[in-house]
Amino acid sequence: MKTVYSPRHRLHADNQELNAGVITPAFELPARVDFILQRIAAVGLGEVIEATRVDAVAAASKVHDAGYLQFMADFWRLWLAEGRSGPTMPYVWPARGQHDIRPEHVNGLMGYYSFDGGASFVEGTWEAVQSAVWSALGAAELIAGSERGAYALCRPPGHHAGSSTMGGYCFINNAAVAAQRFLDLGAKRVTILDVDYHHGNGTQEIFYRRRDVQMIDLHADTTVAYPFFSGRTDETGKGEGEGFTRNYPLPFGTSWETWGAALDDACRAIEAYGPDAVVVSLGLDTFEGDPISKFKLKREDYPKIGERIARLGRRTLFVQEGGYAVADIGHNAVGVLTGFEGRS
Ligand code: OKP
Ligand code: ZN
Repeated sequence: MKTVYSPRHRLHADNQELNAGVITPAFELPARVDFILQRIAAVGLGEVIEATRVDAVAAASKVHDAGYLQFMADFWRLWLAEGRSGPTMPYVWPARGQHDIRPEHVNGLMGYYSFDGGASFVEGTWEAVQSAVWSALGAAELIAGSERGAYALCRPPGHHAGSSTMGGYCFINNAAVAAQRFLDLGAKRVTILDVDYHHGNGTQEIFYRRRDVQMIDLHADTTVAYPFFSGRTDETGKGEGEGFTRNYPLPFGTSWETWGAALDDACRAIEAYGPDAVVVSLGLDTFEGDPISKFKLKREDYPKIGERIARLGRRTLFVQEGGYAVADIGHNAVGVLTGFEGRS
């Protein structure tokens, strides 16, 4: 399987996140990509292609709000104009009882366009964010050609990014952009299967009222886990999209027996939908060694994920999302991909 990635992901580094009363260095690190690339080389997964620069904003504007994209493009200039240059963090959000009004000041804009303190900028963030879109589109193009599967090694990740909100390390929803690209190239139906530990709230929101994209998500039960405000079983889509969103909240401590059964059920729903392409939001933070998560999948479980997805018999784009056990992420990510190829 071919991998598409951009070394420009590195421009997004040394940023911070806000968690339960403390601001810490972000867990989402450039080294994640290095470990994955190392493992790709070690097993000879296939060619690694550098993503070509394309118009990321044009592609992203099909699934994101124009004002939101403009905000991210302008952000660093606005921040510098405030006399700031260090790390960024929103600190006020429009919650219930307030109004959906777009402020002018950068401090207000940050809150307006985010849902948490988990997507902070450094100078190179916007360039890195765009480069992740180049990777997603480049890998989608391989699938639109003759490849059965391809891997977009995106960083930063995307599945928490909604139509006008960043959060959870995510700015542009790479998987959503790729799914939309498949539709624009002639696919009638696309499934996004999100196997990251965390609910893909952004992806769900983007496609909630649509039936041309089926969104299926296995994740930690959000009554007790981040991102808390979505991911329940009664979220099934709205209007024309009713029935095309499906959530599998799973308890802390979930291991392969339960997780694999949920994946199997999810795959039956995909078979019933009959998509022309599947986009897998590939998070590896279900791993037992993950520092921020509470599932118990083991290294030997990851090839089984790939094998089950392969049995769908659909063109499949894997888009990198989370996974923070940095030294293990290569084995686990590439395990899924070699499992998909039936060679592990
Ligand atoms: C991004 B992706 C948990 C705090 C959660 C943000 C997690 C973002 C995960 N103690 N902080 O879905 O892997
Ligand atoms: Zn995650």
